[in-house]
Amino acid sequence: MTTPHTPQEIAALVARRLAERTGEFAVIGLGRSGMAASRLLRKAGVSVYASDASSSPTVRAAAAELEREGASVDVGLHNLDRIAHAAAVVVSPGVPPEIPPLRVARDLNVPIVSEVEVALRLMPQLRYIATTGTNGKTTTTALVGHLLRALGLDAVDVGNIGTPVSELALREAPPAWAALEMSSFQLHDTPGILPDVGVLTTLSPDHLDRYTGVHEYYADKKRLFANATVPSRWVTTADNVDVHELVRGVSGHWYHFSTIRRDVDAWFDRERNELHVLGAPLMSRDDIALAGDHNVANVLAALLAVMVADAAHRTPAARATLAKALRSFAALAHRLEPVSDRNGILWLNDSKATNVASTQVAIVGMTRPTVVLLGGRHKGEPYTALAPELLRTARAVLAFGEAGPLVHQDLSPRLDGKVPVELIPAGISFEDVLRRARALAQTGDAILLSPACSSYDMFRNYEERGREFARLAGELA
Ligand code: UMA
Repeated sequence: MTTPHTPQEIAALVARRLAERTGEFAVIGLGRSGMAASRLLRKAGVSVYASDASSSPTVRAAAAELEREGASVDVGLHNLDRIAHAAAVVVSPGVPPEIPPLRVARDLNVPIVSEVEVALRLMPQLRYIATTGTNGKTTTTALVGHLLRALGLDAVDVGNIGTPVSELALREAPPAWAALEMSSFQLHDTPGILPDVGVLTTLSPDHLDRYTGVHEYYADKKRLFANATVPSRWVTTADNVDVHELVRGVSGHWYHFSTIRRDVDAWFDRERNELHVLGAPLMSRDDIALAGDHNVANVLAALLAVMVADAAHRTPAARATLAKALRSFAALAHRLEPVSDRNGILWLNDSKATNVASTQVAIVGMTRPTVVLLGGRHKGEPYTALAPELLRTARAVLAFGEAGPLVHQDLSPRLDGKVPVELIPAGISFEDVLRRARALAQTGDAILLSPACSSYDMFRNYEERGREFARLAGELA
């Protein structure tokens, strides 16, 4: 047998082994992705060896459930010998690529794929709009799903946004359409991805704790286009040089959106305060309840993606339906979400801002003096880029969590005493960080949690951090 190298060869090999139920599939990681993939493989009659390095009560409970479904499971270890002999490895996106089981699989040419790849192979009829990008991808995905449903289609939001694609495939009747959010980690191992429309929102450095450099991160983003052909349809921003460079030479029909330029397929007419899509005005900016130009860009991206996906989605009646649907779209949780507005202080939960570019967007949009909470687990980028906007709007910066000393070191000299940067000592609780923020805030101020870091030093995920912020805001307000 020849060794599979290209994405197409890996996808074809895994598809064949799935169809023929050849050998055992080794699932690594039993979080949401691994659980859904294992259950789906079992449902398809495939042998499963699932393992998780953790032996937490949650993982143990997951293991017990899978054993009942006929999988063989290890908790607290990965059996390298078994993985070496697997027909394929299904890896969860959060599992670092350099761990021994993945090294072994790579050395022995065992194909490694994501749960997304498995699910897409088992749902060949699914139509999907796949969105990636450093920032804006979750909101754009949610908008795409909302718009597809408004058009009367049976559509579900899946992928990095929260629900593994394999969960769709497990349903009695899988939906016709999916709005699929793809992280770079998922794209890395989804060689067969071929969306009805693919969207790339923005690019800027992120996840430098996992990648050796930004080029490697961008290379994973580029995998969205791995199976591009002349009829493919792609939607990208015209406002980002890195995006422009990355997609140069990729086959397909290209549709561009911009909040700066007019010579593109979807654009923002600032004078008239209107969104223009595919040659005509579609709606007023005032009818969209999402703050900031970045959200105008997200809306333009989602509109273009949905409208070019099918001719029936851009008739005059469909355009009116889409405009009406956008009026009812509210901001997503943890994305600049107001969680309390009492005693003259607005508390904003932007816990989803886990990189510097995302926090930058939040600070740019602040119109009140703001106490800014920065910190968590460091992801490799410097925080210095935030200084100019902090000087404009911040009342104070609280540097907390593992990254606190780095945030302090990067920003303190640049803010030069004009904006105080307080380093919260290690071991101080999140509640006490918020108490300090409350003490510093004055009437008319905002308290903004937009940490530019991941949450894993103190929380299970950014959602838990955001929920805790919202709960404490309610108490401390
Ligand atoms: N594990 C091992 N061995 C290891 C390392 C980890 O077994 O060496 C195990 C862990 O013990 C754990 C499991 O792997 O049990 C965790 O897997 P996971 O982190 O991939 O978590 P899932 O629950 O499967 O969630 C994943 C995505 N998580 C990540 O990419 C980190 C979720 O995105 C996604 O919603 C979900 O699949 C469904 O598709 C979250 C995320 O933070 C929201 N994404 C990042 C982001 O948006 O920036 C990329």
